[in-house]
Amino acid sequence: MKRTVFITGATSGIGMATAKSLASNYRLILCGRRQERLDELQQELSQLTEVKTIQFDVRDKQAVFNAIDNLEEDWKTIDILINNAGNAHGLAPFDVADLEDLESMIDINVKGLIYVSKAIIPLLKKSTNAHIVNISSIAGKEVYANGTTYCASKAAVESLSKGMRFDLLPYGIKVSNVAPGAVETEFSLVRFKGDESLAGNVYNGFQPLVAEDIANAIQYLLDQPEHVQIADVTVFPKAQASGTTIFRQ
Ligand code: NDP
Ligand code: 8X3
Repeated sequence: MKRTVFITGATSGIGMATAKSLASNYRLILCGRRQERLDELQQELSQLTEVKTIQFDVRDKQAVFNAIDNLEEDWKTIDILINNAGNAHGLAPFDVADLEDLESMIDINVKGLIYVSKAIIPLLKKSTNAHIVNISSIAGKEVYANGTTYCASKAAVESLSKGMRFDLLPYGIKVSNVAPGAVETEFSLVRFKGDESLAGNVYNGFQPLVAEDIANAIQYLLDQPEHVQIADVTVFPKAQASGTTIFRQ
């Protein structure tokens, strides 16, 4: 029987690419806020596997717990959780950054990940080969100017990955942390509130990663033998050497 993967943020970018890459070998529970995208993805991937979609905002604690609680019994056999939903909101010095943007990043990237994990871990404990993959960022390992709270939110993800690894040891649940560098997705469009020119500039003069590159890394983590736990993976484009060091031509 196929194992079941629960992916947050499956309506775009890394989450969507991961759903597509895992569809041949896993059953999928796909989450996001944009129902029409979930419907399209379900239609496409149902040709390959069983697909369940659930819509919730990860900031809404009650909605997260209700959605998972209300899954049919057959969908409560979850083996893998991919905590991917997240975004940056704004790029500005901390003192002038919009407070709502800063709150959003903590609410989505940190608290949302905690809510989903707390709701799913009781189900993972019933699996014989469970695995959590948290999508952090190079921003979780290095702070850069104007990205203070996004970096802080991703540093929290790094700590959550490390801490979950300790605490879930008795249950045999693996925890992997994935820290991508620059990946061209809707990430910059969201960060710059739909400004395509500002978003496009982020990827000028070098070849960024695409979402499928991170999906490949996730696939690699999941493909390991049962006794192997890859703790941490950082993935850069060839032109990137640190959070802010990108060689542009
Ligand atoms: P996208 O903007 O393309 O995708 C973000 C996904 O998160 C969407 O599916 C979106 O779905 C979901 N999401 C955002 N907010 C919420 C919310 N409040 N509730 C539920 N779902 C939400 O970006 P990426 O694919 O690039 O980002 C995926 C992850 O990768 C993020 O955690 C990001 O921080 C991380 N990352 C990205 C990098 C990059 O350069 N792109 C680099 C390093 C890390 P919907 O809007 O439908 O709710
Ligand atoms: C996304 C990558 O460098 O824009 O996490 O923060 S970065």
